[in-house]
Amino acid sequence: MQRSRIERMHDRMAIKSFRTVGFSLLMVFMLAVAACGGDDDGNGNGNGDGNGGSITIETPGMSYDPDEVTINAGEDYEFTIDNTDGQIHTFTIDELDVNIEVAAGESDSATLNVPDAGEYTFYCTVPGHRESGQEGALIVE
Ligand SMILES: [Cu+2]
Repeated sequence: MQRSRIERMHDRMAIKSFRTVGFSLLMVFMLAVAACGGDDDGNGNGNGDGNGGSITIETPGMSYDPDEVTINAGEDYEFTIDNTDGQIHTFTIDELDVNIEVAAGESDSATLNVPDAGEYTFYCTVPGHRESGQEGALIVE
């Protein structure tokens, strides 16, 4: 009896860690940026079940990493902007009415669902940043 309880706890822990990878990339990235061995880091295509997954974009300076992201039209994606820089940055897409402002050293997330395929430009609205090259492409297929 005690044994099965322990086994159940193991199962729950395993499930919880999968959920952590899937739904809370932010925590994973903050706690284990280098050590994270997850198989789904959310930088690519969706998993095809209607939920596109998670995408994390870092702002290490006057840039985005990655600076090109491809998603599927009509699917939900959780975008996390991880500002690893020492100053404020934004993740802004005018056509989609997206404007995520992230303080230095912080992260913020938003769910994005783009109905129409196309190429959209994301950029930082802080004066001088876009001019210094802080922009990228969101490709919706
Ligand atoms: Cu910026």
